[in-house]
Amino acid sequence: MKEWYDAIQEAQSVERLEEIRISVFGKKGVLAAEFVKMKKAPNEEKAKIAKDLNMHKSNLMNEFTARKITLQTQELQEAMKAEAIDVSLFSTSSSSGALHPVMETMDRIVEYFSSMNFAVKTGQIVEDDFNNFEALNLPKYHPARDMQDTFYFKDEMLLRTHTSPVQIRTMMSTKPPIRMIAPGAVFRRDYDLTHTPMFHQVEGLLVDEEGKVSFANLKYILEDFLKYMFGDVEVRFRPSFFPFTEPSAEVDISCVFCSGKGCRVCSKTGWLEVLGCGIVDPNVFAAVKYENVSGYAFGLGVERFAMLIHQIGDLRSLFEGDIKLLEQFQ
Ligand code: 2NM
Repeated sequence: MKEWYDAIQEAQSVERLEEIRISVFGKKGVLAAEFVKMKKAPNEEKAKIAKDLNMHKSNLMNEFTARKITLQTQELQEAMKAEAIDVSLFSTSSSSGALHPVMETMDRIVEYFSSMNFAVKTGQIVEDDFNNFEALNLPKYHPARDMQDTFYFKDEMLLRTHTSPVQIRTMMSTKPPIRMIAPGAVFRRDYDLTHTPMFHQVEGLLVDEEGKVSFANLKYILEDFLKYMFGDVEVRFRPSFFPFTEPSAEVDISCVFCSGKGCRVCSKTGWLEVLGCGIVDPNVFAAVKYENVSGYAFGLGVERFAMLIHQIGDLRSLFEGDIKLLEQFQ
């Protein structure tokens, strides 16, 4: 019998244990065979043999049950270990999203002006005639107010055509000095190679006491900003006109594609227009009831910056959501 006790102890699987159970307790098993043999033993020995056999049967059954529980527990734990998923492990392949090139560019612009202590204000997209036009010295007959260019709602409400209403609202609600930028989406009825009905601007405004703000201040910060954005480029200011600034200028950088030699992108001029700016017109200050102040302002299109930085040819491709294009800007 000892060998069967050993066999139970040595069994390494529930499957093996089952084989042993059949060999020991089965109809044709060792115990059954021993009971058959017992019948041939002399009568006076039968009781002792039967008692012995029953003791072994009971002990073997206890051993068997204990071993079965041990093996089942072990097997369950091994199975759980094998099937467990370690959620802390890195995946073999992973792809993650990224900022849209326009937003990445806007963040960089905001980063520069934040570092120069300009507050960041966002305002509202649905605006009224006063904040979008009237206060900015845009008279009623000005072409920029034409139905062609502006998305109108009823009651003189509209989608802002620039972020300047943010500056107007800030001046209406805050005393000077002001040092702010307004980044955000703007809307115009326009759609071709270089225009989309929605695009992004960053405009800036600085206001301080009369005589404290000069065109030289404006030139300095914009030159520094453009070198931060485009690296080692030439910067030039050309006289221009905006209703809200006087004097006004447009700002060019030397072409980032041909280094100023002249190419298709810069129409052989060697220069790329990137900004508008000027000294805030007194009519604007009058509209917001500011007195004895001076200030400068500027504005730029973020998509144009993104296109020049990433060498994108068609503005519309920025808004098509084509994953093949966007994947290039991870
Ligand atoms: C530009 C160019 C020049 C501008 C002016 C103002 C305000 F509100 F202060 F009058 N905000 N932005 C401005 C000036 C914007 O964009 C090409």
